[in-house]
Amino acid sequence: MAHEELPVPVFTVLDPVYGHDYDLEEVQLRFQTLNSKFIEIYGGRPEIFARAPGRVNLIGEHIDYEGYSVLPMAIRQDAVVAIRKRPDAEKVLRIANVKDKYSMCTYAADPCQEVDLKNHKWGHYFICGYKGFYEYAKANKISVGEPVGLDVLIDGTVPTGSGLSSSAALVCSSTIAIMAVFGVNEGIKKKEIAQLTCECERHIGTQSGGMDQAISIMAKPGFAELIDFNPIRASDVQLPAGGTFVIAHSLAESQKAVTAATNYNNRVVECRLAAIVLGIKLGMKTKEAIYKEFLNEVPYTKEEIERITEEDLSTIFANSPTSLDVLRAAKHFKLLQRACHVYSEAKRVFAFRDAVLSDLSDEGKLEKLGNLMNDSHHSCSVLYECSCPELEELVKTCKENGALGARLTGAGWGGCVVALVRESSVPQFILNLKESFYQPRIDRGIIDEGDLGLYVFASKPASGAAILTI
Ligand code: NG1
Repeated sequence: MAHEELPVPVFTVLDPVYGHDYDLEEVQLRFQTLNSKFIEIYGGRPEIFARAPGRVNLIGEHIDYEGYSVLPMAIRQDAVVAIRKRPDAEKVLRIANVKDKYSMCTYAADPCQEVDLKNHKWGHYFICGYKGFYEYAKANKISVGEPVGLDVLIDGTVPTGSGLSSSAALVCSSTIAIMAVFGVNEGIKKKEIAQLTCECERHIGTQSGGMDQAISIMAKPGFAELIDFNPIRASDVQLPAGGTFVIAHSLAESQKAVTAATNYNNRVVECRLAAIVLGIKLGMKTKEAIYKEFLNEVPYTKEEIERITEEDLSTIFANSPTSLDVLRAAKHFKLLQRACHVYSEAKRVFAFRDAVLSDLSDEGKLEKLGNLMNDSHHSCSVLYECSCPELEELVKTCKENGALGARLTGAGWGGCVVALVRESSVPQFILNLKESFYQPRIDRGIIDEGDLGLYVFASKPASGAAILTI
């Protein structure tokens, strides 16, 4: 049966999830600590654990929300949720975190509550999963009874604001934890959960595409995945031998939910507008490459677009409050530049997959992949304008130190770079990055030297989401 048709696996031991490239003792200790902390806070054991990984996107940036395929892989860093139904009748959701900097968030056990977007809290991501679960249950006539109180403790190791999708790891692990604690997980296919968790995350106010949730739910150890949308599907991509992906943090935090109106959602709206304008000019005929003829290089004003659409933009986006926020915040719209990025990036994803499948030597494949990653970064930086000075400096440093290719990964505007490096030179490469990029920042007190391993590390394709009854 195709992978995406199966339910999220349930394991009674940690090995199938963490058996690859992990220090199992360390992982066991992590779960023991989570368990004892849970007992300390709530006075009883969790019923279930659920985990979902972060991801690094190898290629295909800012095109998932346009429905184009992307090519990410899961990373070992993840979010683990420990959960139980409250033993008393109190209808409250208590969401605690093992890290002291995240104080406990408390919500009513009300699936219809609105997420308070003006007052951003880390616990909102759990509520995204909670709301989404009830919406799904209602739409699919799954009986889950009256809402009950839940005790929850979370441990996340995906660095936040890093472009490695800590948010999707949290939303996905929360959603499957809720499914499992209500005993309905066995009947739901991974592809449905991937779709549902993508919709869940939109409750946080970003018009999220679906890549992060899809890979977090459907990843397999040892493979990157080509993710297609409409319908969601994952095809294994075996990366060529001899190359390793190194992830390095630019140390600029990208606060996607907070800056949505000017950054992430702005680009979503610009892409929609480019598609609308092209649709009108082409009489709805979709012929690629013609976009250069029909879109202007000079940024459009709202009025210019409205002359083409013969409709107010606020009417077009009337059903999307977060898009209306974008319209209020935007000075102009760069439709040609955004469209050029999207179409060229969509092609690069397939060129990447084709290079992997080609009969080139491994060395030849790695070179080709590296070049595609460099082109992708250039397009993100120049056409899509989602880079920042720290990312530019880090990409340049990676290339100067022998990376075959390097690019920003994830939404950008901060966060991480992914670099393709020859396996044999990884330790030296990391050392060189430390000297040229991180040491000056350690000297300035931006990070502690002892934490360097959290900010720059090599990554192999890790496993996808799982439920654990240990
Ligand atoms: P990150 O980097 O995790 O914030 C975001 C979106 C993706 C995708 C990328 C850009 C969410 C949860 N994730 O990822 O869907 O659009 O940006 O390619 O919004």
